[in-house]
Amino acid sequence: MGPDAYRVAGLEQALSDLGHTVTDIGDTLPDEVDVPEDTHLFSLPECVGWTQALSRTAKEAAEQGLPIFLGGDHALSMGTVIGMAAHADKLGRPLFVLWLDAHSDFHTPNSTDSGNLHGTPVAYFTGQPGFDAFPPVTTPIPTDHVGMIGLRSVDPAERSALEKDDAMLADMRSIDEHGIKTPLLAFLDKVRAANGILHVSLDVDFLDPSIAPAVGTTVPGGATEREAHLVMELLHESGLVCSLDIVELNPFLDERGRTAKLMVDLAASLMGRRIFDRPTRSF
Ligand code: 5AB
Ligand code: MN
Ligand code: MN
Ligand code: MN
Repeated sequence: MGPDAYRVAGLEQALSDLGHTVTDIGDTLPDEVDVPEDTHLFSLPECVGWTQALSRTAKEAAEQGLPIFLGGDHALSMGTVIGMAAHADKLGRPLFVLWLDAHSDFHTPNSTDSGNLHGTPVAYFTGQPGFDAFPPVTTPIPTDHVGMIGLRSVDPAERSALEKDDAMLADMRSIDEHGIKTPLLAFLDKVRAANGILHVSLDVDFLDPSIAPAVGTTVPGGATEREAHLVMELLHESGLVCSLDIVELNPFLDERGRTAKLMVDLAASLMGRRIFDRPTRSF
C-alpha cells in the first residue's frame, strides 16, 4: 500500500507542477520463480521474484527518464539497484548509491538475525556472498561507490563487515558535529570526479520518528525536516541523480498521511522544487 499512499499524497501532481512529464507505470508484479521457502528468511521466493521483476522494470524505466520507485519494503532496492547498475553499464558510467537510512542494510542471508530481507539489499548489490537464491549480481557496486547518511542502528555483524570495506559512512553523531552537507558534498564530489551517476535510496526511517511515524523500524534521533530537504536540494543542484527509491512507508502507521506527504515533498525537492515554492498546508 505504500505506492498508493504516495499517489494519494499527490506525488504525480507535485512533480508535474515542477514542469516534469510524469508517467505512472503502475504497480510492478513479482515474477513467478521456482525457489523454495526458507525457514529463516521471510518471504524468500517473493523477494527473489520481486528482485527479478524490479531489475527489469528499472532498466527499462531508466531508458525513458528518471525512475522513482515507490515502496514498500526496502528489499525493493535489490532489484532497482541492479537494474540501474545495468543501465549505468550500458551508458559506460559507474553507478554510485546514496543510502539515506537509520540502518546500513548490510546483512547477508547468513548474518541476519531477524530474517528480514529489507536488512540485506546493500550487501546484495555490492556482491557479498550468501545470496545464492537471488539473481546473480553481474555488475556489483563497489563498496567505495556507496555512501550512507543517517546511520544510528547498525548490528554488530554489519559493523564488522562495513569496517572491512570502504563505504562512506556518516552517522547521526557526525551529522550533529559537522552538519549534513559535509559528507553529502564530499560524496557528490566523488561521483562527479568519476563521471558517475547516482541512485538515491530514501528509507522513511532516515527521518526522525517525530516527523515520520509511518515506518515499522523507527529509531529516535533521525534527520530533521530541514536536514532532509537540504539533502534533496543539494542532490537536485548536483545534477547527478539518475533514480530514486522512496521506501519503507507503512500507511497503517501514519497520522493523517503526514509521512506520505513529507516523502512526497522530499521527492519534489529532489526534482527541483525550491524552498519558497513549498505549499502551505491547511488542515
Ligand atoms: B530497513 C535490523 N538490522 O536486520 C534487521 O528498515 C533492522 O530497510 C533492519 O533499514 C531494518 O532486522 C531494515 C535489526
Ligand atoms: Mn521493511
Ligand atoms: Mn531503515
Ligand atoms: Mn532500509
